[in-house]
Amino acid sequence: MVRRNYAAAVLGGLMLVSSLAGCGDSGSSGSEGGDDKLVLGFSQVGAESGWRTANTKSIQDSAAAAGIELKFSDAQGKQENQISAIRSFITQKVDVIAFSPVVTSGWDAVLKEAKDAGIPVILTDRAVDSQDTSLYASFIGSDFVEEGKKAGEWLVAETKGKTEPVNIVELQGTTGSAPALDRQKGFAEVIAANPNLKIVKSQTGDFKRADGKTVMETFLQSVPDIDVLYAHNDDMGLGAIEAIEAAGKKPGTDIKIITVDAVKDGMTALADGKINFIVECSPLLGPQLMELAQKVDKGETVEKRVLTKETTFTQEQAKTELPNRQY
Ligand code: GYE
Repeated sequence: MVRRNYAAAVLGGLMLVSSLAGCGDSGSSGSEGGDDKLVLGFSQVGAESGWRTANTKSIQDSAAAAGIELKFSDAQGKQENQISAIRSFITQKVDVIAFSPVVTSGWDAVLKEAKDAGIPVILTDRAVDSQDTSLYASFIGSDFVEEGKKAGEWLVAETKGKTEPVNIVELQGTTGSAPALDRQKGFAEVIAANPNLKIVKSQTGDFKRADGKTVMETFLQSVPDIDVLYAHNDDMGLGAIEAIEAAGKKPGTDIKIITVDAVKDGMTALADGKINFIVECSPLLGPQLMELAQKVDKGETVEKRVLTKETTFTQEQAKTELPNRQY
């Protein structure tokens, strides 16, 4: 509710300025451009994966299509860069701030600064662990625990009836990030009922292809009989495939591979039989984010949590879907 008041205050200021200044005059709600375009400050995590590249494009394209002035800032994977970007958006008096928090914790102070400045904040794709949910207007993105569960359910079905040990290695996403924490949790919860399914190694590959490869190399050296790889995103899985092939093993056959995202490169490897199952996570959040930004700017009520719809893909389904894949 508090945030609606803030949004209303921003709107009040906007209406007052525009009625005094008239259309096309400068000074409206801090916009540098001088017109009454909504100004959205967006702090992106970085460019760590195919998912992230598609997400950035979706946000840039849909801002342009919605006539929103986008101030885009790339944090290069560092929380301190995101905090500075948010502070700079506050100083510039943007109308709405959105960001994809690299990690879950440590946001309260800067979110409070935005709140005190009367600027509504929308979280996109990743959650924060702030107890005070009035610090942000809405959170749009996937249910990562659910994604982890879907990955686990596939493996449980795949190994049904087997009692011999199944050695699983896990490539985690960025340490402390919502998708890494939740994808790990959902997967572990589902496989827990089957004591023969064991995670024997679990390490971060930072959602990057190169790190997926190097960490998989060390897994292959220390565990001679890996049955399954669960990678928290396609890119790490694709890096791991290179390591598996270099070790003379067949990805998808000798080692079963489950990943998350379903970007084109991942789907291609799935259709080629090198990955066995992909849980989709859509990066195309731009259109909904722009809609939300326009609504909070006008002081309209918005859903506190906007969930992204997504599916899963088997190898056969990937072959059918691949030609239509947008990212
Ligand atoms: O799965 C991964 C990216 O936060 C959902 O971040 C996103 C994740 C995505 O780097 O590829």
